[in-house]
Formats: sequence, C-alpha cells, structure tokens
Amino acid sequence: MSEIPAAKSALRAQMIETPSWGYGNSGTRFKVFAQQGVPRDPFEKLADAAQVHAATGVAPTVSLHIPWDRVADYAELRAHAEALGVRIGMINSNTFQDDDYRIGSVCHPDLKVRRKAIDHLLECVDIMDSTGSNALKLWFADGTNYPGQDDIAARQDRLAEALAEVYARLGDEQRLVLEYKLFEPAFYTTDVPDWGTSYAHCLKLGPKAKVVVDTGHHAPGTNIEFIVAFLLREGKLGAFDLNSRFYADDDLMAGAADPFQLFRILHEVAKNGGLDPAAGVAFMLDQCHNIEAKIPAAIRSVMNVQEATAKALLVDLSALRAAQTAGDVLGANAVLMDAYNTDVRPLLAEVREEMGLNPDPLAAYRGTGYAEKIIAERVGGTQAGWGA
Ligand code: LRH
Ligand code: MN
Repeated sequence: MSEIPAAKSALRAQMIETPSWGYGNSGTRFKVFAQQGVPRDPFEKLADAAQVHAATGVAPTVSLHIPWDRVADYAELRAHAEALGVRIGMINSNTFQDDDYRIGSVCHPDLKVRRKAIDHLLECVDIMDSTGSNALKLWFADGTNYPGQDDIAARQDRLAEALAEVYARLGDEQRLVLEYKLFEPAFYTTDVPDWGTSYAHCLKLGPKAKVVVDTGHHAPGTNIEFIVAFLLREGKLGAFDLNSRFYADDDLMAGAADPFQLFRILHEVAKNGGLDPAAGVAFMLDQCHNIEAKIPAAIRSVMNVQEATAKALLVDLSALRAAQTAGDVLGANAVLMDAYNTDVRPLLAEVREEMGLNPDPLAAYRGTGYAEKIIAERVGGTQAGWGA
C-alpha cells in the first residue's frame, strides 16, 4: 500500500488531547462511583495524563475545566505540566453549575447574571494567558424547559453580545471554539443546539472563532461526517470532543460504541487536510469513565482514535476519486470498506516502536506499576469530580 509511509508520519505527528475530568470521578444523576487512586487536585490529574502520553506518545496536551481545575498559581501548574512532559491545552469554561444559572448564564434574562457569566469567561482567558493555552472552549448548558419560558431570539441576542465581548478580549494567537449540543440539561430549547447555530455565531465573530464537534451531541441518525466535511471546507472546524454513545450524550470511550462512525469522521478529516497542524483542528477526548479504570480507559480511547485515523489514512484516494467520478457506486464504497476492514494494529505497533515506545501501550502502562502506586499514595483528601 503506497499510503503507508505518509500514514506513518501522520500517525507519529498525531496529537490527541485528554480531559482533566476524565481522570476524576464522574457518573450520572443516579450515582457517581468513587474509585481508589483517583486524583485529588489538578496536579495529580496532570500526572495521570502524563502516563497516557508516556504510553501512547500522542497525548501531549491536557484540557482544563474551570473551576474544577482552579489553582492559586497557574504558572506553577504550567511548570508542573511541562516537568511531566505535557502541556496545558484548551481551557473549558463552566457556566452550568451555579444556582444563579438556573435559567441561563450568558442567555439569562437578568443582565447581572449575564455579567457574572461573562466575567467567568474573561477569567478563563486570563488563565489561558498564564498557562500558555491558546484556546478557550465554550459550551453553554443554556436553554429552556417549557414553551414560552423565554424569548428564543432575545436569548440569541444575549449570546451574541457575550461572545463578542469575549472575542474582543482574545490575544492574537488565541481563539475560541464554540460547542453545540442538541439537549441536556435543557429539555425544550438549547441556545446552541446544533452546528448551524454555532457556525453562524462564529462567522459573525470572526476568524478566531470556530466550531467544536462533540460526537455525542447530535440527534440519533445525524451524519456527523457531513458536518465535519462542511465545516472543514469553510475553514470553521476548530475542535473535536471525541467520545461515543449508544443513546444520548453517553460520553463513552471514543470508538467504543461505533468505530465505523469514528472511521468515517476521520476519513473526512484526513482527506480534507484536517490532520495537518496548519488546519488548526484540535482533537480532544471528552469522556467520563464512570465504571472503568480511568487511565487505561484514556489509553484505550487514544488507541481507538489512532486505529480509526490509520484506517482513514490507508484509503486509496486516487482509486476512490476514480470510482466516484465514474459513478461506480459499489466500487467507491468498496475502496472505503477495504481501508476500514484493514487490521491496522500491526502498523500502529510498528509506528510505536519507531517512536521508541512499547508497541502495546496498555501493557506499557501496566508495567509501570503506576496504578498500584497511586492507590497506595492517594489516601485521604477529597477525590476530584464534577463538584456538581
Ligand atoms: C457538555 C460537554 C462539554 C464539557 C462537558 C464536560 O456535555 O460535552 O464539552 O464542558 O461535557
Ligand atoms: Mn464536549
């Protein structure tokens, strides 16, 4: 396969950001199950994330969530990350866990509440300055539960006003990415419910504003790879929150529930230049490891993304284009399925060996004894979680 050399170099250069909250306790409204050895603070979360990078070689950045990862000295946290061989990635705002935000944050009818929310977003930009992060990731739980509860268009005006103020605060090398979600926690309207709404606001804001595609945030049956191809064509795809689901926003491991969908998404990314660092697309895991061991789950998820990426990079694009141009429906589909049905695990093992890594990242992690170490050391204190 002539695609292999290029595929190998792209796989060596791949960067998959892991979420700090993926290392803490998480759950559902029914139960948050605590696990032994869970970090108690952002410093320990970074240490766990560094294990994922050490085992895979392709997870050099960690996304923070504020206030879950609030510390007194962000320069100290940054130095701690760099000493561990990782960097601080996107800064995630949180305007969904304060009683004042019951009926909205930046879309709230009361200007005082909107002011409070905007000030939080501006604080997140300050944290970007002190941690060296270049991206602010915005997700708003804002919405309504009943028809008539609030004015849909007026809420969009309030949202646009808040976004414009934050956009104006961004430095030259900084950007914001706006995430959409169909529903939950709001169950009638969500103020940023779909890619079109996020895209429209980002277009109005300017070049430093792009869209986040969270793979768990669509109505069942949505063709996510169409959205990806469209946004890449427009230069407005800013980031992915990768996870998987069987039903709603299940936040399961990326590639676990639907590896074929992840492949189709990565195929559109790869063929439209989205893997090129110049495209500025960030690939982040946004998952919750409610019942499974958290560091191995992050490692497995990174491997799932690598496997989907490798399969996408092995698509014979010239044969595909020839079949598509000829209107050869079955031929074109067969080209894609050949790549998808290729076992890329030996190729990835080779890439890891070429990177000086153990070809089996999970075995590498088990061999460190880190899991036993943190269970023995992390006794007492308050385990990190969503603090909800
Ligand atoms: C919302 C979301 C968002 C994060 C949160 C942890 O569902 O996907 O990206 O802020 O999960
Ligand atoms: Mn998300």
